[in-house]
Amino acid sequence: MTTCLAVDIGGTKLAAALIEMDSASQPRVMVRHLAETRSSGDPLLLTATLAELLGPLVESANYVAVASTGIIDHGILTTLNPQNLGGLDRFPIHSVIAQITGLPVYLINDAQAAAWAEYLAYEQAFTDLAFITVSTGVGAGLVLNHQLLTGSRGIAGHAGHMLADPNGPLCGCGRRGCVEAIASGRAIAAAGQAVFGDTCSGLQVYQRYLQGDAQAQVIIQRSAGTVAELIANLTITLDLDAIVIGGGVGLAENYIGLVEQALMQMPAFYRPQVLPARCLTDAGLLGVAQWAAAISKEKQ
Ligand code: BMX
Ligand code: ZN
Repeated sequence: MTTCLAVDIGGTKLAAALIEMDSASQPRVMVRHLAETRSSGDPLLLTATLAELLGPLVESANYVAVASTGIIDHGILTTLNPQNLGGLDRFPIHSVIAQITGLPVYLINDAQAAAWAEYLAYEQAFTDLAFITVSTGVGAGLVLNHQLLTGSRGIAGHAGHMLADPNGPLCGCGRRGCVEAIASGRAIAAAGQAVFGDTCSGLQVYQRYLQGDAQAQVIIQRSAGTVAELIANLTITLDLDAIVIGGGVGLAENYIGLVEQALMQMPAFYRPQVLPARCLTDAGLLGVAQWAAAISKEKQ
């Protein structure tokens, strides 16, 4: 039995958990702590928050596994969309966490980790699967031929930055019209603010949509329609068996239904099975813990 200290660094929330892994690398979440990622644009503040969060859990752990929003390139957290992390960029995450914990550290992108968790949670039933999280940003991870694809620079799977509309809003990554700039929680909030006023949040837009507000409906349907186009593009490129959808927006009431409605307008080749995430908010934590367990075994 080994114990993994798993960490999930998201655009809005930080989570840490102690996860016991049995000899078959089956995870059991023992303790879970949460903090806000707010103001993480300041690297010292993020370091201090991580130290506070991880400090009390370190003693019981054998290794640390970190799933983080952003591109994890050779131990450096590089943001593709710095707006999602309060402007933070090029954060030396590997060395910061190694210093805090004194333990071996394994790192991947959050959506890559969640893709692995969902692939395992669906009992490895799909040879080729994509996971899409519609949350602060739009993240994605690919499991192809039963292998998680991370890429030599950690970029693989960043499908939230594929083109959705050449005349769409400017994305925080610098490109115009990315899926993320139209479909994400931040994009929904921005579209909502233009209609309902400056203080409108993404959640409020969603609540208005559920209450039948016509303008909110346009915003949410545009988000879901854009995700459906992304699913179609990935499916026709990669011959996917299934797409798993997660994230705060992705799992909101009726969102997957809207995505499916938009997909039904397309020819059959573009439509994989669309499934809800099984691991819910623990996907990043579980996925990175299980991926790190497999990697560390390979190294032995
Ligand atoms: C962004 C990008 C991805 C991430 C995705 C979802 C940054 C900081 N993040 O596209 O790496 O996977 O958001 O992230 O550039 P979340 O924070 O919404 O879960
Ligand atoms: Zn982008």
